[in-house]
Amino acid sequence: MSLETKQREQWGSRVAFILAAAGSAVGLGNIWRFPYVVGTNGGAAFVIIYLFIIALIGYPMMVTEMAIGQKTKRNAIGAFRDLAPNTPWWVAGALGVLAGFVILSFYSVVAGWTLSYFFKTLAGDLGVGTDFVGTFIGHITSDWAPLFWHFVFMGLTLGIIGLGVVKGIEKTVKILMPALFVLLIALVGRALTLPGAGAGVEFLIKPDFSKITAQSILGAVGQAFFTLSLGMGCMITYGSYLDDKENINDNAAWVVGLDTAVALIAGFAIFPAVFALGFDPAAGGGLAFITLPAVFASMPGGTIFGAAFFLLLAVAALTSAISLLEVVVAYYIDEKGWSRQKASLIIGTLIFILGIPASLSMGRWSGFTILGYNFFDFLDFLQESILLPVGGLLTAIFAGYVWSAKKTREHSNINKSAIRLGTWFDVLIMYVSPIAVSVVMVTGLVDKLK
Ligand code: TYR
Repeated sequence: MSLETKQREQWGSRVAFILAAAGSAVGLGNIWRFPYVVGTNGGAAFVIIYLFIIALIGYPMMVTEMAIGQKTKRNAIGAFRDLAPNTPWWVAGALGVLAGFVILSFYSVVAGWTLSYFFKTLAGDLGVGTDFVGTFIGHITSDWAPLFWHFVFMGLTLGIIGLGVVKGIEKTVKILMPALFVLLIALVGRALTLPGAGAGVEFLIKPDFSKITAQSILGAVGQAFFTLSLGMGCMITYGSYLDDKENINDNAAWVVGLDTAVALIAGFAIFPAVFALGFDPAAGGGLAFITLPAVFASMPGGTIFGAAFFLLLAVAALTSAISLLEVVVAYYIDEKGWSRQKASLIIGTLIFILGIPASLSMGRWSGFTILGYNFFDFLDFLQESILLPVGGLLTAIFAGYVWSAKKTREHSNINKSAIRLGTWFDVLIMYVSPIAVSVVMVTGLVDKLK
Protein backbone atom coordinates (compact mmCIF):
# COMPACT_ATOMS: atom_id res chain seq x y z
CA MET A 1 0.00 0.00 0.00
CA SER A 2 2.11 2.90 1.18
CA LEU A 3 5.29 3.41 -0.69
CA GLU A 4 8.28 3.25 1.57
CA THR A 5 9.49 6.39 3.16
CA LYS A 6 13.16 6.11 2.30
CA GLN A 7 13.23 8.80 -0.31
CA ARG A 8 10.87 11.04 1.65
CA GLU A 9 12.11 14.61 1.71
CA GLN A 10 13.11 16.39 4.90
CA TRP A 11 13.29 20.01 5.93
CA GLY A 12 16.81 21.36 5.61
CA SER A 13 16.99 22.76 9.16
CA ARG A 14 14.99 23.54 12.24
CA VAL A 15 14.47 27.11 11.11
CA ALA A 16 13.21 25.91 7.76
CA PHE A 17 10.59 23.81 9.48
CA ILE A 18 9.45 26.62 11.77
CA LEU A 19 9.25 29.03 8.87
CA ALA A 20 7.37 26.57 6.70
CA ALA A 21 4.89 25.72 9.46
CA ALA A 22 4.55 29.38 10.39
CA GLY A 23 4.24 30.12 6.68
CA SER A 24 1.32 27.73 6.60
CA ALA A 25 -0.27 29.21 9.69
CA VAL A 26 0.25 32.88 8.86
CA GLY A 27 -1.81 33.86 5.87
CA LEU A 28 -5.12 35.32 4.84
CA GLY A 29 -6.51 33.80 8.02
CA ASN A 30 -4.58 36.36 10.05
CA ILE A 31 -4.82 39.47 7.94
CA TRP A 32 -8.08 39.05 6.01
CA ARG A 33 -10.17 36.64 8.10
CA PHE A 34 -9.24 37.39 11.72
CA PRO A 35 -10.10 41.11 11.63
CA TYR A 36 -13.35 40.49 9.86
CA VAL A 37 -14.59 37.77 12.23
CA VAL A 38 -13.54 39.94 15.17
CA GLY A 39 -15.53 42.77 13.58
CA THR A 40 -18.66 40.74 12.97
CA ASN A 41 -18.49 39.19 16.45
CA GLY A 42 -18.26 42.37 18.45
CA GLY A 43 -14.55 42.93 19.11
CA ALA A 44 -12.56 42.47 22.31
CA ALA A 45 -14.72 39.80 23.98
CA PHE A 46 -14.30 37.59 20.93
CA VAL A 47 -10.55 38.20 20.93
CA ILE A 48 -10.28 37.11 24.57
CA ILE A 49 -12.20 33.88 23.94
CA TYR A 50 -10.07 33.27 20.86
CA LEU A 51 -6.84 33.68 22.86
CA PHE A 52 -8.03 31.18 25.47
CA ILE A 53 -8.83 28.69 22.73
CA ILE A 54 -5.40 29.19 21.15
CA ALA A 55 -3.66 28.46 24.47
CA LEU A 56 -5.81 25.63 25.77
CA ILE A 57 -6.70 23.84 22.53
CA GLY A 58 -4.50 25.28 19.77
CA TYR A 59 -1.08 24.67 21.30
CA PRO A 60 -1.71 21.08 22.49
CA MET A 61 -3.28 20.28 19.15
CA MET A 62 -0.31 21.74 17.28
CA VAL A 63 2.04 19.55 19.33
CA THR A 64 -0.16 16.52 18.72
CA GLU A 65 -0.36 16.91 14.97
CA MET A 66 3.36 17.54 14.60
CA ALA A 67 4.10 14.53 16.82
CA ILE A 68 1.84 12.22 14.80
CA GLY A 69 3.54 13.38 11.61
CA GLN A 70 7.09 13.11 12.91
CA LYS A 71 6.43 9.71 14.41
CA THR A 72 4.74 8.11 11.39
CA LYS A 73 6.38 9.99 8.49
CA ARG A 74 3.12 9.70 6.64
CA ASN A 75 0.47 11.88 5.03
CA ALA A 76 -2.74 12.80 6.90
CA ILE A 77 -4.56 9.54 6.12
CA GLY A 78 -1.54 7.22 6.21
CA ALA A 79 -0.52 8.53 9.63
CA PHE A 80 -3.77 7.38 11.26
CA ARG A 81 -3.53 4.05 9.42
CA ASP A 82 0.02 3.60 10.64
CA LEU A 83 -0.78 4.19 14.31
CA ALA A 84 -4.11 2.35 14.29
CA PRO A 85 -4.01 -0.23 11.49
CA ASN A 86 -7.25 -1.92 10.45
CA THR A 87 -9.46 0.60 12.20
CA PRO A 88 -11.68 3.29 10.70
CA TRP A 89 -9.47 6.08 12.15
CA TRP A 90 -8.12 6.89 8.68
CA VAL A 91 -11.45 8.68 8.18
CA ALA A 92 -10.14 11.48 10.42
CA GLY A 93 -7.37 12.02 7.88
CA ALA A 94 -9.75 11.70 4.95
CA LEU A 95 -11.84 14.56 6.35
CA GLY A 96 -8.65 16.60 6.37
CA VAL A 97 -7.93 15.86 2.74
CA LEU A 98 -11.49 16.92 1.95
CA ALA A 99 -11.00 20.10 3.99
CA GLY A 100 -7.87 20.83 1.95
CA PHE A 101 -9.97 20.80 -1.21
CA VAL A 102 -12.73 22.93 0.25
CA ILE A 103 -10.54 25.55 1.89
CA LEU A 104 -8.08 26.02 -0.94
CA SER A 105 -10.84 26.54 -3.48
CA PHE A 106 -12.12 29.72 -1.84
CA TYR A 107 -8.77 30.66 -0.32
CA SER A 108 -7.30 30.96 -3.77
CA VAL A 109 -10.12 33.27 -4.82
CA VAL A 110 -9.31 35.66 -1.97
CA ALA A 111 -5.59 35.36 -2.68
CA GLY A 112 -6.47 36.35 -6.24
CA TRP A 113 -8.10 39.55 -4.94
CA THR A 114 -4.81 40.26 -3.19
CA LEU A 115 -2.82 39.89 -6.39
CA SER A 116 -5.21 42.13 -8.21
CA TYR A 117 -5.00 44.73 -5.43
CA PHE A 118 -1.23 44.65 -5.75
CA PHE A 119 -1.49 45.75 -9.37
CA LYS A 120 -4.30 48.22 -8.70
CA THR A 121 -2.20 49.88 -6.00
CA LEU A 122 0.90 49.91 -8.14
CA ALA A 123 -1.01 51.51 -10.99
CA GLY A 124 -2.17 54.29 -8.64
CA ASP A 125 -5.85 53.30 -9.00
CA LEU A 126 -6.46 53.46 -5.26
CA GLY A 127 -5.45 57.02 -4.44
CA VAL A 128 -7.11 59.62 -2.22
CA GLY A 129 -10.80 60.06 -3.00
CA THR A 130 -11.31 56.55 -4.34
CA ASP A 131 -14.61 54.90 -3.44
CA PHE A 132 -12.92 52.03 -1.59
CA VAL A 133 -16.11 50.12 -0.89
CA GLY A 134 -17.37 50.47 -4.44
CA THR A 135 -14.03 49.46 -5.93
CA PHE A 136 -13.88 46.32 -3.84
CA ILE A 137 -17.46 45.26 -4.52
CA GLY A 138 -16.99 46.07 -8.19
CA HIS A 139 -13.96 43.83 -8.35
CA ILE A 140 -15.27 40.78 -6.52
CA THR A 141 -18.65 40.79 -8.22
CA SER A 142 -17.24 40.90 -11.73
CA ASP A 143 -16.88 37.67 -13.70
CA TRP A 144 -13.48 37.53 -15.30
CA ALA A 145 -10.92 39.51 -13.34
CA PRO A 146 -11.24 37.53 -10.08
CA LEU A 147 -11.28 34.26 -12.02
CA PHE A 148 -8.15 35.27 -13.86
CA TRP A 149 -6.29 36.01 -10.61
CA HIS A 150 -7.63 32.83 -9.01
CA PHE A 151 -6.18 30.98 -12.00
CA VAL A 152 -2.80 32.71 -11.65
CA PHE A 153 -2.66 32.01 -7.92
CA MET A 154 -3.57 28.32 -8.26
CA GLY A 155 -0.96 28.04 -11.02
CA LEU A 156 1.72 29.41 -8.69
CA THR A 157 0.59 27.12 -5.88
CA LEU A 158 0.65 23.95 -7.90
CA GLY A 159 3.94 24.98 -9.52
CA ILE A 160 5.65 25.27 -6.15
CA ILE A 161 4.19 22.03 -4.83
CA GLY A 162 5.25 20.33 -8.05
CA LEU A 163 8.85 21.35 -7.25
CA GLY A 164 8.76 19.64 -3.86
CA VAL A 165 9.09 20.35 -0.19
CA VAL A 166 12.58 21.72 0.04
CA LYS A 167 13.05 23.42 -3.29
CA GLY A 168 9.49 24.70 -3.46
CA ILE A 169 8.30 25.45 0.04
CA GLU A 170 11.45 26.20 2.00
CA LYS A 171 12.96 28.69 -0.40
CA THR A 172 9.81 30.76 -0.62
CA VAL A 173 9.16 31.18 3.07
CA LYS A 174 12.65 31.99 4.27
CA ILE A 175 12.86 35.44 2.78
CA LEU A 176 9.32 36.64 2.57
CA MET A 177 7.82 35.96 5.98
CA PRO A 178 10.12 38.35 7.85
CA ALA A 179 9.45 41.10 5.31
CA LEU A 180 5.70 40.85 5.85
CA PHE A 181 6.16 41.14 9.58
CA VAL A 182 8.14 44.37 9.30
CA LEU A 183 5.65 45.94 6.93
CA LEU A 184 2.71 45.09 9.18
CA ILE A 185 4.35 46.79 12.12
CA ALA A 186 4.88 49.91 10.05
CA LEU A 187 1.20 49.83 9.12
CA VAL A 188 0.19 49.70 12.77
CA GLY A 189 2.27 52.82 13.33
CA ARG A 190 0.39 54.66 10.61
CA ALA A 191 -3.05 53.43 11.66
CA LEU A 192 -2.52 54.37 15.31
CA THR A 193 -1.54 57.92 14.46
CA LEU A 194 -4.68 58.62 12.41
CA PRO A 195 -7.01 61.04 14.21
CA GLY A 196 -9.80 59.06 15.88
CA ALA A 197 -7.82 55.83 15.98
CA GLY A 198 -8.46 55.41 19.73
CA ALA A 199 -11.96 54.05 19.19
CA GLY A 200 -10.48 51.18 17.20
CA VAL A 201 -8.04 50.32 19.97
CA GLU A 202 -10.90 50.38 22.43
CA PHE A 203 -12.91 48.06 20.20
CA LEU A 204 -10.05 45.55 20.42
CA ILE A 205 -9.30 45.76 24.12
CA LYS A 206 -12.54 46.67 25.93
CA PRO A 207 -14.69 43.56 26.04
CA ASP A 208 -18.47 43.55 25.90
CA PHE A 209 -19.46 39.97 26.61
CA SER A 210 -23.11 40.61 25.84
CA LYS A 211 -22.17 40.39 22.17
CA ILE A 212 -21.06 36.76 22.53
CA THR A 213 -23.37 34.00 21.29
CA ALA A 214 -22.94 30.23 20.92
CA GLN A 215 -22.30 30.85 17.25
CA SER A 216 -19.54 33.34 17.94
CA ILE A 217 -17.77 30.89 20.27
CA LEU A 218 -17.95 28.28 17.51
CA GLY A 219 -16.59 30.99 15.22
CA ALA A 220 -13.65 31.48 17.59
CA VAL A 221 -12.89 27.74 17.61
CA GLY A 222 -13.18 27.59 13.84
CA GLN A 223 -10.94 30.63 13.44
CA ALA A 224 -8.36 29.18 15.84
CA PHE A 225 -8.16 25.93 13.86
CA PHE A 226 -8.14 27.76 10.55
CA THR A 227 -5.43 30.24 11.43
CA LEU A 228 -3.18 27.57 12.98
CA SER A 229 -3.80 25.18 10.06
CA LEU A 230 -5.12 22.57 12.50
CA GLY A 231 -7.80 19.92 12.34
CA MET A 232 -7.06 18.77 8.81
CA GLY A 233 -3.73 17.00 8.91
CA CYS A 234 -1.66 19.90 7.64
CA MET A 235 0.71 19.88 10.60
CA ILE A 236 0.76 16.08 10.44
CA THR A 237 1.95 16.36 6.86
CA TYR A 238 4.54 19.05 7.64
CA GLY A 239 5.65 17.14 10.75
CA SER A 240 6.21 14.09 8.56
CA TYR A 241 9.10 15.90 6.86
CA LEU A 242 10.68 16.71 10.23
CA ASP A 243 13.87 14.93 11.24
CA ASP A 244 13.53 12.65 14.28
CA LYS A 245 16.20 14.65 16.10
CA GLU A 246 14.15 17.84 16.05
CA ASN A 247 12.06 18.83 19.06
CA ILE A 248 8.38 19.51 18.71
CA ASN A 249 7.31 21.40 21.80
CA ASP A 250 9.36 24.53 21.19
CA ASN A 251 8.78 24.54 17.46
CA ALA A 252 5.03 24.32 18.02
CA ALA A 253 5.21 27.21 20.47
CA TRP A 254 7.04 29.32 17.90
CA VAL A 255 4.44 28.64 15.25
CA VAL A 256 1.50 29.34 17.56
CA GLY A 257 3.20 32.46 18.94
CA LEU A 258 4.10 33.93 15.55
CA ASP A 259 0.66 33.26 14.17
CA THR A 260 -1.11 34.86 17.12
CA ALA A 261 1.21 37.85 17.03
CA VAL A 262 0.53 38.46 13.36
CA ALA A 263 -3.25 38.23 13.85
CA LEU A 264 -3.19 40.71 16.73
CA ILE A 265 -0.89 43.07 14.85
CA ALA A 266 -3.22 42.90 11.86
CA GLY A 267 -6.09 43.78 14.20
CA PHE A 268 -4.18 46.82 15.44
CA ALA A 269 -3.43 47.85 11.86
CA ILE A 270 -7.01 47.55 10.73
CA PHE A 271 -9.43 48.59 13.52
CA PRO A 272 -7.89 51.96 14.38
CA ALA A 273 -8.16 52.78 10.69
CA VAL A 274 -11.72 51.45 10.45
CA PHE A 275 -12.86 53.80 13.20
CA ALA A 276 -10.69 56.75 12.17
CA LEU A 277 -11.93 56.62 8.59
CA GLY A 278 -15.56 55.86 9.44
CA PHE A 279 -15.91 52.35 8.02
CA ASP A 280 -18.16 49.66 9.48
CA PRO A 281 -16.23 47.14 11.64
CA ALA A 282 -18.84 44.49 10.81
CA ALA A 283 -18.37 44.95 7.06
CA GLY A 284 -17.33 41.31 6.65
CA GLY A 285 -14.97 39.86 4.07
CA GLY A 286 -14.11 43.18 2.51
CA LEU A 287 -12.72 44.76 5.68
CA ALA A 288 -9.01 44.45 4.89
CA PHE A 289 -9.48 45.24 1.22
CA ILE A 290 -11.46 48.38 1.99
CA THR A 291 -9.66 49.73 5.02
CA LEU A 292 -6.04 49.15 4.17
CA PRO A 293 -6.10 50.83 0.74
CA ALA A 294 -7.70 53.82 2.45
CA VAL A 295 -4.84 53.89 4.95
CA PHE A 296 -2.26 53.63 2.19
CA ALA A 297 -3.91 56.45 0.29
CA SER A 298 -3.59 58.64 3.37
CA MET A 299 0.15 58.18 3.79
CA PRO A 300 3.22 59.49 2.03
CA GLY A 301 4.70 56.85 -0.26
CA GLY A 302 1.40 55.00 0.01
CA THR A 303 1.63 53.58 -3.48
CA ILE A 304 4.89 51.76 -2.94
CA PHE A 305 4.03 50.84 0.60
CA GLY A 306 0.60 49.55 -0.36
CA ALA A 307 1.87 47.62 -3.34
CA ALA A 308 4.55 45.99 -1.19
CA PHE A 309 1.95 45.08 1.38
CA PHE A 310 -0.42 43.39 -1.03
CA LEU A 311 2.46 41.56 -2.65
CA LEU A 312 3.63 40.24 0.70
CA LEU A 313 0.06 39.33 1.64
CA ALA A 314 -0.17 37.34 -1.57
CA VAL A 315 3.07 35.61 -0.61
CA ALA A 316 1.76 34.85 2.88
CA ALA A 317 -1.32 33.41 1.21
CA LEU A 318 0.91 31.39 -1.09
CA THR A 319 2.85 29.81 1.77
CA SER A 320 -0.48 28.79 3.30
CA ALA A 321 -1.98 27.62 0.02
CA ILE A 322 0.96 25.36 -0.69
CA SER A 323 0.44 23.68 2.68
CA LEU A 324 -3.23 23.13 1.89
CA LEU A 325 -2.35 21.58 -1.44
CA GLU A 326 0.47 19.56 0.11
CA VAL A 327 -2.00 17.76 2.42
CA VAL A 328 -3.90 16.42 -0.58
CA VAL A 329 -0.87 15.85 -2.81
CA ALA A 330 1.09 13.99 -0.11
CA TYR A 331 -1.80 11.56 0.22
CA TYR A 332 -1.85 10.78 -3.51
CA ILE A 333 1.93 10.40 -3.59
CA ASP A 334 2.22 8.17 -0.48
CA GLU A 335 -0.87 6.07 -0.80
CA LYS A 336 -1.68 6.03 -4.51
CA GLY A 337 1.85 6.10 -5.84
CA TRP A 338 1.29 9.16 -8.06
CA SER A 339 4.26 11.28 -9.03
CA ARG A 340 4.47 14.69 -7.33
CA GLN A 341 4.01 16.47 -10.64
CA LYS A 342 0.94 14.48 -11.63
CA ALA A 343 -0.68 14.90 -8.21
CA SER A 344 -0.06 18.67 -8.13
CA LEU A 345 -1.40 19.20 -11.62
CA ILE A 346 -4.55 17.11 -11.30
CA ILE A 347 -5.51 18.18 -7.81
CA GLY A 348 -4.59 21.81 -8.38
CA THR A 349 -6.83 21.83 -11.44
CA LEU A 350 -9.76 20.29 -9.59
CA ILE A 351 -9.43 22.84 -6.82
CA PHE A 352 -9.29 25.64 -9.37
CA ILE A 353 -12.56 24.36 -10.83
CA LEU A 354 -14.27 24.22 -7.42
CA GLY A 355 -13.16 27.82 -6.88
CA ILE A 356 -14.99 29.04 -10.00
CA PRO A 357 -18.50 28.89 -8.49
CA ALA A 358 -17.05 30.32 -5.25
CA SER A 359 -15.82 33.35 -7.12
CA LEU A 360 -18.95 33.78 -9.23
CA SER A 361 -21.15 33.48 -6.14
CA MET A 362 -19.99 36.98 -5.19
CA GLY A 363 -21.72 38.41 -8.24
CA ARG A 364 -23.49 36.66 -11.08
CA TRP A 365 -24.40 33.55 -9.05
CA SER A 366 -25.16 35.29 -5.77
CA GLY A 367 -28.82 34.19 -6.02
CA PHE A 368 -27.86 30.57 -5.46
CA THR A 369 -27.74 29.89 -1.73
CA ILE A 370 -27.31 26.92 0.61
CA LEU A 371 -28.57 27.37 4.19
CA GLY A 372 -28.80 31.05 3.40
CA TYR A 373 -25.15 31.30 2.34
CA ASN A 374 -23.85 31.99 -1.13
CA PHE A 375 -21.51 29.26 -2.35
CA PHE A 376 -18.35 31.01 -1.18
CA ASP A 377 -19.70 31.59 2.33
CA PHE A 378 -21.10 28.07 2.40
CA LEU A 379 -17.63 26.61 1.81
CA ASP A 380 -16.28 28.84 4.57
CA PHE A 381 -19.12 27.80 6.91
CA LEU A 382 -18.46 24.14 6.09
CA GLN A 383 -14.79 24.32 7.01
CA GLU A 384 -15.19 26.64 9.99
CA SER A 385 -18.19 25.02 11.67
CA ILE A 386 -17.86 21.39 10.63
CA LEU A 387 -14.74 20.11 8.89
CA LEU A 388 -12.03 21.65 11.09
CA PRO A 389 -13.81 21.26 14.45
CA VAL A 390 -14.71 17.62 13.67
CA GLY A 391 -11.18 16.98 12.39
CA GLY A 392 -9.72 18.57 15.53
CA LEU A 393 -12.09 16.64 17.78
CA LEU A 394 -11.19 13.32 16.17
CA THR A 395 -7.47 14.11 16.30
CA ALA A 396 -7.68 14.95 20.01
CA ILE A 397 -9.63 11.77 20.79
CA PHE A 398 -7.23 9.74 18.70
CA ALA A 399 -4.13 11.14 20.37
CA GLY A 400 -5.69 11.09 23.83
CA TYR A 401 -7.19 7.62 23.83
CA VAL A 402 -6.03 5.55 20.84
CA TRP A 403 -2.36 6.44 20.49
CA SER A 404 -2.71 7.57 24.14
CA ALA A 405 -1.92 10.92 25.69
CA LYS A 406 1.08 9.40 27.43
CA LYS A 407 2.67 8.16 24.20
CA THR A 408 1.93 11.43 22.41
CA ARG A 409 3.54 13.32 25.27
CA GLU A 410 6.52 10.99 25.49
CA HIS A 411 7.15 11.25 21.79
CA SER A 412 6.99 15.04 21.92
CA ASN A 413 9.32 15.11 24.93
CA ILE A 414 12.02 12.86 23.42
CA ASN A 415 14.29 15.61 22.20
CA LYS A 416 15.71 18.41 24.29
CA SER A 417 13.30 21.33 24.48
CA ALA A 418 12.66 24.30 26.74
CA ILE A 419 8.99 23.36 27.13
CA ARG A 420 8.35 19.97 28.77
CA LEU A 421 4.90 18.51 28.46
CA GLY A 422 3.59 17.34 31.81
CA THR A 423 0.35 15.63 32.75
CA TRP A 424 -1.35 18.98 32.12
CA PHE A 425 -0.97 18.08 28.47
CA ASP A 426 -2.92 14.84 28.99
CA VAL A 427 -5.73 16.77 30.65
CA LEU A 428 -5.90 19.27 27.80
CA ILE A 429 -5.86 16.69 25.03
CA MET A 430 -8.07 14.06 26.71
CA TYR A 431 -10.69 16.26 28.33
CA VAL A 432 -10.51 19.97 27.62
CA SER A 433 -10.17 19.84 23.83
CA PRO A 434 -12.70 17.11 23.04
CA ILE A 435 -15.31 18.34 25.51
CA ALA A 436 -14.97 22.02 24.65
CA VAL A 437 -14.96 21.42 20.90
CA SER A 438 -18.00 19.11 20.98
CA VAL A 439 -20.05 21.34 23.24
CA VAL A 440 -19.20 24.45 21.24
CA MET A 441 -19.89 22.73 17.95
CA VAL A 442 -23.24 21.29 18.92
CA THR A 443 -24.56 24.45 20.58
CA GLY A 444 -23.21 26.65 17.80
CA LEU A 445 -24.83 24.56 15.08
CA VAL A 446 -28.14 24.26 16.93
CA ASP A 447 -28.10 28.04 17.36
CA LYS A 448 -27.40 28.48 13.67
CA LEU A 449 -30.02 26.03 12.42
CA LYS A 450 -32.92 27.04 14.63
N1 TYR B 1 -3.67 28.99 8.34
C1 TYR B 1 -3.89 29.55 7.06
C2 TYR B 1 -4.19 31.01 7.21
O1 TYR B 1 -4.36 31.50 8.29
C3 TYR B 1 -4.96 28.84 6.28
C4 TYR B 1 -4.82 27.35 6.32
C5 TYR B 1 -5.82 26.57 6.88
C6 TYR B 1 -3.68 26.75 5.85
C7 TYR B 1 -5.68 25.21 6.99
C8 TYR B 1 -3.52 25.38 5.95
C9 TYR B 1 -4.51 24.62 6.53
O2 TYR B 1 -4.33 23.29 6.63
O3 TYR B 1 -4.30 31.71 6.26
